[in-house]
Amino acid sequence: METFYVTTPIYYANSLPHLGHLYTMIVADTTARRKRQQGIETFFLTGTDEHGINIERAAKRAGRTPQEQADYVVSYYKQMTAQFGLDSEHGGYDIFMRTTAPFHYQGVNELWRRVAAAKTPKGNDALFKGHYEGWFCAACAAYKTEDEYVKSENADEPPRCLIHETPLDSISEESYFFRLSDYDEALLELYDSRADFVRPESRRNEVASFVRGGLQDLSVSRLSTSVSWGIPVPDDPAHTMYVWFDALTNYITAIGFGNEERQKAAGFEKFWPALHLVGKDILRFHAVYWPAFLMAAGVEQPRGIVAHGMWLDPNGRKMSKTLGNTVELDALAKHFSVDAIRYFCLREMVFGQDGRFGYEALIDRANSDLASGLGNLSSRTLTMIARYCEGRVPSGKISEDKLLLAKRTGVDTDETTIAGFIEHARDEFQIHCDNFAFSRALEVVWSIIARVDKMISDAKPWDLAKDDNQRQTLNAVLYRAAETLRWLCVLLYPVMPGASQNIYAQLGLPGSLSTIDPGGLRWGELPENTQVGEITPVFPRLDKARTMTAIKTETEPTGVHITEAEAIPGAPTLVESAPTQPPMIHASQADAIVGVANFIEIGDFAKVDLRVGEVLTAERIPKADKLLLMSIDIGEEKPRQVLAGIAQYYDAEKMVGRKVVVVANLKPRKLRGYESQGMVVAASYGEEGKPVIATFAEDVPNGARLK
Ligand code: ME8
Repeated sequence: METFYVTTPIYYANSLPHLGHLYTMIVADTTARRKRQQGIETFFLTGTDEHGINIERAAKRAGRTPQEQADYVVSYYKQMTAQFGLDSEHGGYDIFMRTTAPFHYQGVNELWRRVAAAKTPKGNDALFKGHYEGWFCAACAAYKTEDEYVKSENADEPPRCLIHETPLDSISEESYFFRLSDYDEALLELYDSRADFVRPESRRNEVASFVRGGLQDLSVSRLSTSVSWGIPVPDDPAHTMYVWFDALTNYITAIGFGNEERQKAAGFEKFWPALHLVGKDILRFHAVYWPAFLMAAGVEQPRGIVAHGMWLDPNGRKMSKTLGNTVELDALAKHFSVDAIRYFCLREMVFGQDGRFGYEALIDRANSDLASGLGNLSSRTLTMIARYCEGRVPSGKISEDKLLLAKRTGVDTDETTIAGFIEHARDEFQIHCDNFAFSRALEVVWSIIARVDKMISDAKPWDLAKDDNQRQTLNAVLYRAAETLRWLCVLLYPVMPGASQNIYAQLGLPGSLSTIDPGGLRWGELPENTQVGEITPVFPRLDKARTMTAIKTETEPTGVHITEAEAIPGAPTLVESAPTQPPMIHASQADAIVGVANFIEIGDFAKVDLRVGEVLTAERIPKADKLLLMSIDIGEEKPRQVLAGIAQYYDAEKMVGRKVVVVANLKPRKLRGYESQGMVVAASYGEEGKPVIATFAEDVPNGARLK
């Protein structure tokens, strides 16, 4: 039997879950449910990362032992998964993995021993003892290079992490090192040979360019006098393992690597390799370090690594517990159904891109797409079947002459057209979901809803019902609507399990949607005469003003809620980053130059290689309010990575798909640790120099030159 293994990151047990964590869980849960529907034996892992200085410190602040701290946070994660229907009882995860589980210790020891005995592809020892000197961010659990921190103005103060804005720890101690620098070629070969190893493609390019930039050996242990809350290094208890070595290994220990009993219960042989779903914030650990550890240990590589974007707060900053700008799960759960939240997360966030969270947008989607869209289609269809057909699904058969008659009045009840449309939409939906393009997949489903809504509105069943002669047409319209609903339930089950199952039952259909493969749907298999069930509203309409007021009063004045475990005493307030020179041409500057230098020759202008580009991805970068990081297709084999100082005026999401003008032969430069391989051209005006991006009124292919 085919198997599938999907994982979320295991979350730090230093603070409580928020929308970001919930989002990854929803994506993983949806993916697992789709696989299960297809009859694939699926294993879904989530859990907590419980070791390290981060947890040790959170425990100390809260007056707990590290284990108590981990247990405390786990209780909240368990509550979240139960509340949002993501636990095993609701058909969600199969294991809630904890890195303090004894079988995990055994498995990690086994991996360490294998790495310690291994030679690198370049023939050196994979593990060696040395001395580490440098900066470490406890919140990232990562060593930081110069382009990953901001130096403090006061020389006595440590630099601050660019992501968390918290002070870094200075480390100077003996350490075991993993010889990562010897794995560059092997990793690049892996990315080349397996195009889908890191997805989306833009992330793969990012990872490959990081590796091409040169890898440094990685410190993989701390002295146990510095970090005691960790797994001791085998045969050298003076050291504890680097928490990422321990944490990443959970993906294999969970299914029995290094532990016979666990192997029998879950099945390493059966389920490995896994597909790792992660936020882009931890892609490097998964796509560079983890594959290198596995190469050293001689373990098969993961099936792939899929990275999603970040939820941002309304000001465009990454939502995080350290910044204290998270969306509270209690407020979400109180005002919105689980299905509405799931739908919103998958529909609103363009997968791979960052997305801003807003309660208003959530209410709007819940009202328009769910209450007025799917909910209304369901209730009007079922109510009409109850009213006009004594609650039984009528026959969908319609004679040629009635069909023609209906067509002449603008009503398309032709079965083959509808069946063709819906089958095609189903196939597209599947492809988009396979590519994690949930937003597009759901757009496709809503095009089905629009189509059937139109058929009903054109046909006016309430008029047809008045004329006996129109009985067949009435029946045909209602059958098609009901059959469409059946398909919608099957397709939408992984996204909205509760609501879909509810509509399915109201349609009078027995059994669970969890095992119905959308690929096996055949038009017309909804049995005639099915007795519809009790009709109840599935998506209640929300009063926007009232809901917003309630949310505002329940959350703190700023809309920010910091829980006990999240509050970090002494955490810095946001420090504005020094303005970065935006890599753009401003028309006003160009004018000034013309004024000074007078005319240029055409040959001078020809030196500037201006090309038409299309923005493929765009996102803000941490701690740089003005910068957008974009990948732009300018007709070359690989998209260009370009930074532009437009983030204050252009939303990242809205840039995607836009045609822009790119200076293609500008010498690449590094900004905030990212290489900018071109410039986006914009006009600028006003005192603030507001940028307005140059674009085209007509269609033009990517790569076309401007001359
Ligand atoms: O990194 N938007 O744990 P963590 C979207 N323990 N997703 C978000 C998010 C946001 N604003 N904030 C968090 C760790 N996430 C390590 C992982 S794995 C072997 C070890 C989600 O608690 C997203 O999946 O900081 C991100 O990658 C993860 O939570 C980070 O969780």
